[in-house]
Amino acid sequence: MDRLTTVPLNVESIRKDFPILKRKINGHPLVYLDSAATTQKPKQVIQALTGFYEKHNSNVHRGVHTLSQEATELYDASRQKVADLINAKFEEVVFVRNATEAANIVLYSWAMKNLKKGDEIVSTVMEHHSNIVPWQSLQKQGVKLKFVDIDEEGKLKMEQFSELLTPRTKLVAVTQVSNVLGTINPAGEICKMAHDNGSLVFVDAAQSVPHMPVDVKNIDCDFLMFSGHKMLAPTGIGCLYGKADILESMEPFLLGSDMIKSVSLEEATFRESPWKFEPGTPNFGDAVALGAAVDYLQKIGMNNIREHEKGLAGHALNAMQDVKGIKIFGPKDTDIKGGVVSFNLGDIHSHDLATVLDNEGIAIRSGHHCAMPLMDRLGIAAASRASFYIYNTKKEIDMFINALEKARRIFKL
Ligand code: 7TS
Repeated sequence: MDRLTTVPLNVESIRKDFPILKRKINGHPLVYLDSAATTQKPKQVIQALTGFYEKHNSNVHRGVHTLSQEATELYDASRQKVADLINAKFEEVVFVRNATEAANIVLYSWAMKNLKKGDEIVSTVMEHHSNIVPWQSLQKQGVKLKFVDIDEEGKLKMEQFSELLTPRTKLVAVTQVSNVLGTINPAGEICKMAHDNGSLVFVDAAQSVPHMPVDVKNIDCDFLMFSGHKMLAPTGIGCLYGKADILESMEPFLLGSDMIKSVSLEEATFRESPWKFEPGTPNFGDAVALGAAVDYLQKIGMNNIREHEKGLAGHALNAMQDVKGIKIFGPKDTDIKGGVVSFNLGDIHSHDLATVLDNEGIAIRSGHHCAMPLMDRLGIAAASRASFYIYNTKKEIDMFINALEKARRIFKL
């Protein structure tokens, strides 16, 4: 299919796949607007998980018996599905627990070895803590961190980015989509500028891979991370992508068990990527379920998912602008915004607002969203956030807007 041709999602049919959406919360139907924190799971994924344990469970990469071979085949097949989703090679996809663990592998196995006193990392003020805190730890070995600011609209100041790149910049660590502002950053352009400068790029794709087509070869990033639980899969499984030659050049960070090639009492040699980064018995059950999640998303089509969320974000932004006293953070242009709208309503604390909405059955996120530096930059302590996914409807957004109006009345705004 032409990449630009999209078809609308059959949301009614999709919703039937998600058992939790039948739940009532405080006497109301659940309106789940917190998918940026974690998504709900369709029965296809739940069944893949239980089906694995009912029919195929056995440890991978170590047995010759039938079950072990089946488990290994399913585990490998899931890795290939993830690789196909992001246009990577099999050996470039390392299974980890979550995005945060992926960043830490790059920290311990690449950055700590390759960065020296005086080297620099360029990141941005809109990063999730998982893409700041690991790099901060390099400061004790003399590495300097620099941050690209945002403009009034919540977009990265690209001119400033260009100015911050110096011959000392060894790494650029940037999110593809902000979990607070929803800003879609020009990841490809950032990689091009960084590479022209001789710097590697680490892309945080926790909020992009679940929501839009992501092609690592096209972006040309060196590393990329994301979490399965934000894309219909269970918790405890995520991915680190790394370019094959870079992963091959890296020493493993955790040692022991399945990642070795041979061991004597004196020394060990390690297997190649991805296995050398997956020590011990891996989380193959959840990886198999992640494969089912990828199948589910691919069947709908990542372009179609992006268009659906764009429509929801546009609908929400239009309606929210009419709510008196609201302040919306991030771009209003849906071409550069994912399905995330953060805001504050008058001086109502986001936790209070989230509680009022919860009474109506509506789940939104409140707090600092693990982006405290961004909160500081915006001059706020916290924000509310509605985030959308394949199972959300414009009707649900209207219910959310009505609940905001109710909150205004309760708090006498
Ligand atoms: N990067 C981004 C952009 C994120 O949004 C998150 C999680 C992470 C990294 C970390 O992912 P984890 O799976 O390792 O925890 N973001 C959120 C959020 O916005 N609300 O709850 C978790």
